[in-house]
Order: sequence, then C-alpha cells, then structure tokens
Amino acid sequence: VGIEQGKKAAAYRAVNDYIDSTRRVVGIGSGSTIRYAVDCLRQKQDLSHIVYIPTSFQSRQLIQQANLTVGTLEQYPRIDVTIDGADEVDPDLNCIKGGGACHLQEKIIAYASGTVVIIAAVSAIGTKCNEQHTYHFVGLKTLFTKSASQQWTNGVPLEVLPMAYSTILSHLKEKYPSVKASLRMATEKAGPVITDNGNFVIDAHFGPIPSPADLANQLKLMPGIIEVGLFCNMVETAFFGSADGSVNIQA
Ligand code: DER
Repeated sequence: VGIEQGKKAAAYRAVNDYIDSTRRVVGIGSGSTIRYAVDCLRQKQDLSHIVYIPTSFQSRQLIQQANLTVGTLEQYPRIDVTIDGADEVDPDLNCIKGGGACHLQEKIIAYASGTVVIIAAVSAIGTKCNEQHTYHFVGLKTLFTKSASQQWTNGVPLEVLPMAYSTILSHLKEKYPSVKASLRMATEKAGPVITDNGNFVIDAHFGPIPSPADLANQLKLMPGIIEVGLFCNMVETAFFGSADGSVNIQA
C-alpha cells in the first residue's frame, strides 16, 4: 500500500507541476506508476486539447481507457513534455528503465520531447552520517547519493534482435567479464518475454557503472542490441513519492 501511495503522490505532483493548458503534445510512459499520472490527467477539465503520445501498447490502452486523445509520433514528431516511470535513478538523474520491457519506444519518445520528467515511489530512510544527510531510498526504487558508488540494483535491460541474443550474451561476457546477463523469460507464457516490437530482452548486471552514458554508448555499438535501458542526460526532474504522500523532487 505504501508504495502505491508513493506512486500516486509522485504522479499527481508531476502532472500538476508540468502539465497545464499551454501544453499541446504530451508523452505518456509505461509501467504502473504512470497509471496515476493518466488518472490525474483524466480529472483535469482544461486539458481536453492535449494529444497524448503512447510509449507502448499498455500506454496506449491507458490513454484510450481514460478517454484522452491518442496521437502518434508520426503525426507529432516533437513532444512538449513526457512523463515516465523508472526502475532506478542516480544522483545525476541517469535512469535504468525497461523493467516493463518498454524502453525502446520510451527512449524514442523521450528523445523527441523537450522535457522529460520521471515519477517513482520510494520509501525513504533518512540517516544522518559523516555530517552529510545521506538518504537511502529503499523499496522499488533507489536514489543514489553523491557519495554512493554507482552500484545499481537492477540489471540494465537490453532490447535485442531475437536471432542475435545468444551471440550477444557471449560478446557481453567477453567484453565485461564480471557481467551477469540473461535472457528475460516470461512468467505468463512459455519462453522469453517478447517486446511490443517483436524483440527479446537481455538483463545485464554490470555492478558499479562509473559512467552510465559511456556504457550505454558502448553497448549500442554491439550489433543486435537495438536499445539500452540506460537513459542518460535526458531527465530534467524526478519526483519520488513516499507512502506518507510527501514528494522528494530532484532536478
Ligand atoms: O519499462 C519501463 O521503462 C517502465 O517505465 C518501468 O521502468 C517503470 O515501471 P513502474 O512505474 O511500474 O515502476
């Protein structure tokens, strides 16, 4: 329950801070937190002119079920602002995304957006140490402090062409000997997860990542890797909602 209240608090604050009648085209992310943002948008009376661009089948369904106007990236190649979830966020607002296997379209929409804001639930345990407030956000999301090493909890999701997954696993092991990488298997069907784009997902745990942007660029050079679930230098503001309804805003 606490996490859901945190998601709602983050989502409602992000919508209220970033979506007003001056917006024309808004990107809608994927996952569970974004549901609250769509719910908040549905209740707004003065936003009926806004066109919403989805980032997945699930995202499009959310928009349609809220009776909001769905648009396509083809019709609206430039987007005013996109709201999306994230699996992890570091102090520089680099994100691991793709927990819902939607990061390929999400990154395309984010890249087409003037502004990207992230919403996530956290349960914060604030501890004072070394004369510096160090907050360790636990629960579904992790916000690293500046002093923390770039030790991510989630693996980095890689969208890969199905015919290449095995050779990519082999190349990853050769290039990053300490990596732990595996094909993401489905739970509600036999076999691997298939993305909205007909591809597979490899989850790769790299351990400490001194430069997420460098790693993302290196991975994109590997043939068969179509997109990397590291969003670097793309996010303007992150809203972290706690169970008590408070929201920690990082910009
Ligand atoms: O797949 C994705 O990138 C989603 O945005 C995911 O990272 C966040 O999902 P959540 O809101 O359910 O945590």
